[in-house]
Amino acid sequence: MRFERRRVTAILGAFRPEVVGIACLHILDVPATLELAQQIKAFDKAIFVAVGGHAASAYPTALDHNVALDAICIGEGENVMASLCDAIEKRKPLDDVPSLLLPDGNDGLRASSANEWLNLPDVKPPDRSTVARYQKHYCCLNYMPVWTLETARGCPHRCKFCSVWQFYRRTYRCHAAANVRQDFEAAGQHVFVIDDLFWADKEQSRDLAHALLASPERKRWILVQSRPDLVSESADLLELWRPLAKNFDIFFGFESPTGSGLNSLHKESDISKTVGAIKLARKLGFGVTGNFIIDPDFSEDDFAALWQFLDEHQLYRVGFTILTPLPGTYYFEQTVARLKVLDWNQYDLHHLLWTPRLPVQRFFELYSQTWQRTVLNTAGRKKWWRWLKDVEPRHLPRLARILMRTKRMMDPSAYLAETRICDGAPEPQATEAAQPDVVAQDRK
Ligand code: B12
Ligand code: SF4
Repeated sequence: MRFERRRVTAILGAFRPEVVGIACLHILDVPATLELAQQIKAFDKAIFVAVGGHAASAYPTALDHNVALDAICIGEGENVMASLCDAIEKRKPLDDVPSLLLPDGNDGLRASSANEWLNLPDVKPPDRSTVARYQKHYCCLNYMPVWTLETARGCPHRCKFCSVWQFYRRTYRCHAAANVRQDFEAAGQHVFVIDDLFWADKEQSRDLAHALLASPERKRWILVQSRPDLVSESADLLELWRPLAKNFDIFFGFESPTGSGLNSLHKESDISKTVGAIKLARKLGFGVTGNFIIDPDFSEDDFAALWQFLDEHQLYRVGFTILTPLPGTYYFEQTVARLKVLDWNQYDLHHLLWTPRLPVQRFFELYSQTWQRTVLNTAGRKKWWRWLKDVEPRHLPRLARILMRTKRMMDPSAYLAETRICDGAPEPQATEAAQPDVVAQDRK
């Protein structure tokens, strides 16, 4: 629906579905999800509306009590959606469909039977033809269009701000190499591998690289996401994977330029690993990109330390997100009393949800100046005319539009205009309860 020009009612009228599934990936998507569900019910209340996806699963509370929803699906959807359609078609009880939250008739929800983790090697590659008509809209700055591809699911770490490990309960599973190869060949020239922790299973990653190298398919650009400590210890895998694309970028979860910053985010790594990973990746011909987290508790000195680190390691293709307790995480539960904003539109990691240590205006001045140090500043590090040679002439208008939009990230007044916290209001104390030790139970 992000790219569809037709209204949802036109699609429903043409297709006449009995069931509609909505993917609610980000908590940001909640308002649009609910609006869409209501439009579907208004069109025909007999249509069964099911919502699933990462955010819906992590925090179903954001969706419950909504009469337009017939079911919320928790976790992986491949088997759930199939069983749900089957049950609806055969008029079977929905309580036998795994992993659903169903209205209990008393304004609450009841859970259906439990779901097992999927055996990923049994999961077939996605049918890309169903979304091919929207493909041209997907892009990642100068790479357009972009195809997403999955080789593994989950992460065994437990960074404080992240909802991935909680969703997958710290499991890590890989797809069958033959299936990934088939999907890799079906994807286009620019591939964003959406795995959260690439190269985590050394043996399976080696097998997969060999399977892909045996294919004649090579890409113009591949982007993978990983942790600095893992990359710093995976030189052999990096070398093996490098020939698969002309340009190969690694998106690192850098998070902080200091050891104390990494500790406060429960990153369980150290700065020497970050520096080692940057050096290794560059030595082996990978592009280095990634993200740092800006804590609302940052002082002027914290911003200065970050800028120094960026300059020292020439990190200009990076992003900066404001520390955000994502609903469904332990961190959210620990900080909810302190949160001054529960409007999900503000949970895009670019808004303040509680009063920062610095005055709000100063915080956003420094945050904007941090963004100005990146290649997105067409008046700074990478002049606009240097961007031109990165895209085909037919894509120039689109790139210009994207770069224009990023200007807002470098303008303090754009942030201030959207800030909902009120400076000076009494600050409820956060209850920094310990993160439960879920190691033993979640590894099961
Ligand atoms: C790809 C991705 C993106 C892409 C999205 C492209 C797209 N629209 O397809 C891009 C790069 C644009 C993106 C942007 C952002 N992202 Co993002 N993204 C991801 C990532 C890495 C993978 C998602 C994915 O495709 N997974 C693979 C599919 C197969 O899994 P899935 O989506 O979970 O779907 C399965 C089930 O959930 C279920 N299911 C899904 N839908 C439905 C529907 C029904 C009916 C049923 C039955 C089942 C079902 O079945 C599927 C198969 O098992 C996730 C991390 C993650 N592991 O989820 C982060 C993640 C979702 N993103 C996150 C964030 C924070 C963001 C940004 C805010 C970051 C930022 N500041 O820029 C932006 C927000 C963008 C926006 N404005 O909407 C957070 C979300 C946290 C939250 N709870 O809100 C995540 C979890 C990362 C993290 N480390 O915490 N993201
Ligand atoms: S390593 Fe990455 S995916 Fe894993 S918990 Fe940390 S931020 Fe999330």
